[in-house]
Amino acid sequence: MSAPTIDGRRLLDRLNELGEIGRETPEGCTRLALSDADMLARNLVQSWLLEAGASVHIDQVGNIYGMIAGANNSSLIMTGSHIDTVSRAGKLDGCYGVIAGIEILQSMKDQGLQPEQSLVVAVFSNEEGVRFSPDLLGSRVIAKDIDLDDALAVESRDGKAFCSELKRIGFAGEASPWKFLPKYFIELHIEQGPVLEASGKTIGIVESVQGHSWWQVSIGGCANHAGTTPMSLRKDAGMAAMRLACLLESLAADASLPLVATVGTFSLEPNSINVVPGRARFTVDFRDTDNARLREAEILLQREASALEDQGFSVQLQNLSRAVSVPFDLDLCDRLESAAVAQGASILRMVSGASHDAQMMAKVCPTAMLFVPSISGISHNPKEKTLPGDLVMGAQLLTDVLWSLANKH
Ligand code: HGY
Ligand code: MN
Ligand code: MN
Repeated sequence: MSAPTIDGRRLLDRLNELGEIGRETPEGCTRLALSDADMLARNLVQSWLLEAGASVHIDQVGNIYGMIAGANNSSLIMTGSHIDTVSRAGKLDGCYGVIAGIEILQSMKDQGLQPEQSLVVAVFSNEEGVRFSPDLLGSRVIAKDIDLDDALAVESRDGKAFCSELKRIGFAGEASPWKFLPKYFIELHIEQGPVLEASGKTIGIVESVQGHSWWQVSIGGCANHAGTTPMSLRKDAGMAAMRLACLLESLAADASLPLVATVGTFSLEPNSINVVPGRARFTVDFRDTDNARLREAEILLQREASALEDQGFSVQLQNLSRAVSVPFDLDLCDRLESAAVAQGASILRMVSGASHDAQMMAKVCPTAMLFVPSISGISHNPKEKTLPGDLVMGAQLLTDVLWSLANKH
């Protein structure tokens, strides 16, 4: 039996429809985890899973699963991604992998096809980690990278507990996070970077994901009068934070190393034009393919923090997230490559610069990822775009591979 043929138009229309939820005209869409917008998106995706004839299950950390039972149902193949976003996001990050998975189930139903093994589409909770840290929370629980109770107790930036927000939006499920342990997991995603487009290839076969480490830095100085306080007598928390942020950026600026560092949030107190800041808070996002170098960056941050304390500042460092660099299953990568070549795609074996739920699922079963190119490498930005033909081709490739795995004898 050959794989179902997906309906590319329906795929693209659904990506647009989902992308309208949480839209902040004209600045992209914002669907932070467990927000009202995330709730609306979850309800819509759940309705599409039901329309595709899937049985829908919600687990205790809010992961959503749509399952089509296989004829012999002895094992299951899983695909999936996330639908929560960063602030002012585009329409494709995460959503593409989820909508493509649903399209596979819908196409099987439309064409009267049932696989040998069960197929499951997963929608993982809080992949982005913008409102609740750590990121990848739903897949971390499955991978036992964090205890379920600890995940449910995580408090958001706005002071809400994960478990109470799950209840509030109606996604505090009863199913065990370990109800659907797959034989294989494949995630389809946009690259979110410039590599594929620059290579001229159309499909990325992702062999590994780089590691990341997130930190909240809080520096206490002494609020004081901007006019009367001589520079030599200041404990300016703002300047101390800016110098440290620039030092971290210069550490990563060494182009010979893959290390990247981002200060994505920055706030001063009391945040008044004529007051020397008494407190500064900022976050750092380190990424590197090499776990030892990632650890060196963390140690440098800790060393700079204690140097500030020697100068009379108070410094608190809080690790918000850490995920080591993860290799994917090379046999599965080879399988993806041959399916892509058979489909006439040009392929590039590559590393993912972005993190994904697949890096947690790789602890559970043989896992790999497929990328399609991001135009100008832009992502986490309303301008995030991929050619429609590439989106459809990637989804059909995922269909072909999942179908062959689900009917493998
Ligand atoms: O931050 C990331 O790499 C992903 O988008 N969550
Ligand atoms: Mn993202
Ligand atoms: Mn993503």
